[in-house]
Amino acid sequence: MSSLLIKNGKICLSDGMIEKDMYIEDGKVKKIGILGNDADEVMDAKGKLLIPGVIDSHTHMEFPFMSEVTADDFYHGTRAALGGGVTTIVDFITPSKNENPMDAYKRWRNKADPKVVSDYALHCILRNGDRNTLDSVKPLIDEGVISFKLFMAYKNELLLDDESLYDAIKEISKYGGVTAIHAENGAIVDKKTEELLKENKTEPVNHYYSRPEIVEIEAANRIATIASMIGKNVKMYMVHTSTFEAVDIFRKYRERGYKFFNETTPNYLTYDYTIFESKYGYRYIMSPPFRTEDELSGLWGRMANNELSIMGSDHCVYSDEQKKRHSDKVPPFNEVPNGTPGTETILPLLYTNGVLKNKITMDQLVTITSKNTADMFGLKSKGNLLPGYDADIAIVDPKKEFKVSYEMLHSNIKYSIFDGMILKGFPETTILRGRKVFENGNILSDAGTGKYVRGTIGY
Ligand code: DUC
Ligand code: ZN
Ligand code: ZN
Repeated sequence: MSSLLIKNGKICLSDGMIEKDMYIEDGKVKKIGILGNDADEVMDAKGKLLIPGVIDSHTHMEFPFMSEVTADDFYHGTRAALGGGVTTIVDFITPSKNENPMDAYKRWRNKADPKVVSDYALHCILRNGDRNTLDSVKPLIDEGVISFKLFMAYKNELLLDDESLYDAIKEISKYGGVTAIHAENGAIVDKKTEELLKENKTEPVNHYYSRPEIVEIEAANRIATIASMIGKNVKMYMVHTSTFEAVDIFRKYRERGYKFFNETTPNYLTYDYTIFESKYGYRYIMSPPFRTEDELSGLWGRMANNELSIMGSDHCVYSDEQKKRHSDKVPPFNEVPNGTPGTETILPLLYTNGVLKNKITMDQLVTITSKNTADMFGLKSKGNLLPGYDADIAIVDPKKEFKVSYEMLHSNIKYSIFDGMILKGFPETTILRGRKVFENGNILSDAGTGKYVRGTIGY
């Protein structure tokens, strides 16, 4: 039995902040109150925030995509997570073409288990709507994989047609699973890309012009229509929502009793599309792309109204060499691997640009970075700092400023898309199941000490 007592911290719950001591035993929060000094280790957290460890709902570690494998494997990627106060990630199992999803699950566990330093749960991408693929849904749910991502973009790779989307959603819903949807009209993206390339428009900003807002809005409308035809038992979760119109579409369905929810990324709340015109514009290419200033403030507004439920980073890291396809020149926009880093900066971006600028409250930050995520994916021991829950904590000195550089971050790349930004809200200490795993810039835990967390069918 090991115990830790954290004295005098401001414990951030989803419905308020309390200044009390926290006693942790065997990895769990045991007591909150005015407590003595009786523990194996006593820490003073006067003036510090105790934030529930962030659950990053959306990461791609060791992800084979666009002929590259992402630079963050499960070791580097989960180190980055801990450095940002993220104690659990939810990664996407990505079966290769024709691979059975159950085999891919085993492969993902074999890759992740020996390397992870944070805890992790899994979603699974379904590349097909055929019987063979759909028969894996139930066995995966039995293994704790309760959410399945379907794509409406990336033709010949991941895109499912409307009939396959219908069949897959129906099967997932039969067992109470969550359908995660990448909502972009892939066929029109391909048409637009062709036209732009014909006109010799190859610079990174054309990534945005090839995937305008309407491409996402149409897909959000279409998937909501398809899902509503299946029934109100469908749990639809739109990942990386980049337009406020898509949030509004889902809200309208929610008002009619549908369980439709939106995730967004802090990156969409930080940059608009003009960043693609900057010197390193290619590094920012991700899909959906960054949007207009109007969209960006619309997303903040929806968060303030509790209409955006979950924050995931879509952490999908490529080195500069990979982004440039191992050449000296920046390739045409459609050849740059899609993805940006994000897990380590969820908390500081939301704290600095959201809470400190009064766009969202601390309660809302806590709700969308941990509580809602744990509820959505049935991670029962996570997402709260009340007695009985895992003691997963980001301890933040709210006054401390950091100048972001890739050197202070933990991803396996030599740049940061937030270089030079001054942010508050990085953790001083990260605690995972009662153990200090990150302190003052140093990761303290070894590969393989993170645990697989099973999702359970909930709400
Ligand atoms: N978008 C990205 O930017 N990267 C990975 C896959 C995706 O949908
Ligand atoms: Zn996606
Ligand atoms: Zn993604």
